Amino acid sequence: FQVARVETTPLDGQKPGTSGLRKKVKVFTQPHYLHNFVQSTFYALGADKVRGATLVVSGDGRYYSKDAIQIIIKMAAANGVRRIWVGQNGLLSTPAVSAVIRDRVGHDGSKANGGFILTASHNPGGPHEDFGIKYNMENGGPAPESVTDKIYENTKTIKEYLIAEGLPDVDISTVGVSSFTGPEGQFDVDVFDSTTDYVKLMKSIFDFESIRKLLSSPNFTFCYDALHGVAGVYAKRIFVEELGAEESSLLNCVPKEDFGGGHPDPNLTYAKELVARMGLGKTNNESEPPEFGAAADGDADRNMILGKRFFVTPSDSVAIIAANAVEAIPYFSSGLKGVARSMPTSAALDVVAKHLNLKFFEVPTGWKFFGNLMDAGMCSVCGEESFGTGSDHIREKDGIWAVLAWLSILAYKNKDNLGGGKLVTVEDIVRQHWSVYGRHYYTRYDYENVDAGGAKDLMAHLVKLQSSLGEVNEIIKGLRSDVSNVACADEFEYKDPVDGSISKHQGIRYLFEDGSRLVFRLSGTGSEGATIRVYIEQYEKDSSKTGRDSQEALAPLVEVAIKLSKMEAFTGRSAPTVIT
Ligand code: VG1
Ligand code: CO
Repeated sequence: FQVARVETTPLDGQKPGTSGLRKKVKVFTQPHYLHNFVQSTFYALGADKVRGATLVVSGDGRYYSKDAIQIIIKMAAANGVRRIWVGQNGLLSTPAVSAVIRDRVGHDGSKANGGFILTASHNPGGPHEDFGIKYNMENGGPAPESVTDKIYENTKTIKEYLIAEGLPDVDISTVGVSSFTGPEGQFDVDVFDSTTDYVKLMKSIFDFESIRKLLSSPNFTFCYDALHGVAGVYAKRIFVEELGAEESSLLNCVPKEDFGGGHPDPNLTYAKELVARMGLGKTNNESEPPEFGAAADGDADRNMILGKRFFVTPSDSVAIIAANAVEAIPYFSSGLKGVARSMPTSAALDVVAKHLNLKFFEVPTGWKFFGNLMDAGMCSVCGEESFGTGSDHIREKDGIWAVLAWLSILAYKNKDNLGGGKLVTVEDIVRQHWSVYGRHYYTRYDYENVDAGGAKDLMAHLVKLQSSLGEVNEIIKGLRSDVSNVACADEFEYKDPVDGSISKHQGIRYLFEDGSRLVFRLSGTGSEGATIRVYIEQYEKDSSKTGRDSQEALAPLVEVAIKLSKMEAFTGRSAPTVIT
């Protein structure tokens, strides 16, 4: 093939958000749009890093992925990349990309230097929905802000991009290596099985035999919903083929370009089928729900954990995994190096860290902030309230890992009663946890796709209020006598303890005297308008009061949050789009 230099001009709006660049497909398919972003990434990495590199390119299989993969292959070849690794059919979950970058060894002994992940995660897919792309570094983690900032700067000045001419489209449906010759020599495209490396990693972390015993026990029932995302590929291989779950326990496990028209976001609103099967919500389902249920998002880095008629909040989930990891998961048997959560995530993990005397970190929203801590050996388990949980086995959150972690805990707690005795259930484990550590009542209200100007004004209003806490407490007193005073309020700022970098404006916090918190943020993953997230949390230490209904327990704080922020006045919304 030859290298063509194609003239281009900067295109607006290519600033990567919380997790890469996410836009409507019709934006991505504009002439030069994807090309500009990919070339800007190569420029940000630097020619010396790109030349001779081995890069992974794959994703959750959403609409436009196959075309994008062919474009990136041709641009990589023209920029002097030596090898491109593609999961079969272009499918690799986000955690699998991370694992492949870190662990896979190519047929010629090569190792990857980074990769492009093609996904818009939990956003819907299809010709009228979202596409996305992000770059992950050599450690398998998302590019840090220093790199994404450079990419964005490059998108504003780009004049040309390089693309291979005369390089045919590569068949990505068949495993095998195709070699081509360009001006600088050999260029390989290596198509490999999407699950092998990931499964090997999972087997090195968990005791598959004990999970298999649990899954095959007559008194344990299981259900997994991939919402037609890429998790289905891994679920079949791991839960059914390796661990012996029934094929019928898998819901929506065939990946689809449009996720079957659904919203591949594993929460109580969007994972409807699973929620009904688990006996939650309004359902006339007569049959007995399974003991355990879980769901993933489009790219399989998120997880929702459910017990029979029982929802586990993600904030509790990471705390419970941390509290049980050493006993239940072989990978952690020699102890945890530390734990971390994102700022809006509840403080349930903090309490565990304190009890177990573990290093603890609070980072801004987005997985990229955990990576530095893990690379420095300071953190083993981390999580976000947004259904993201993971560990230092890779540098992304990991939906299947979280399910295996929960199954490991269940297997451990039930090791003596799998013969037919009464099981320790998901609900038992959570209630037991609350009785030891107290409970963090928690909810998040999302106002999706509101007017961007109104959202900005609301945030500015909340920042301004922070300078007069006296006034804030007057307002609260006028609203509810059962809500305590605000003790302090600020905008969260993070100084990375490893590299000293500072991230500002990471969310507006109101911290109450009784430990309750209200947090307000604008989403950085949407593709239209603005999404306001309100995070509401209240701690209850008294074990006789940890069993209340969460929405009921939080109602006073919710009212304060909505009125204090003047939500309806700024957005015209009287109710949130999604409550998790
Ligand atoms: C959201 C979540 C955040 C998560 C991010 C990426 O970001 O709140 O916790 O890390 O999505 O997850 P935001 O900026 O919209 O609040 V994923 O599964 O979309 O890569
Ligand atoms: Co995701």
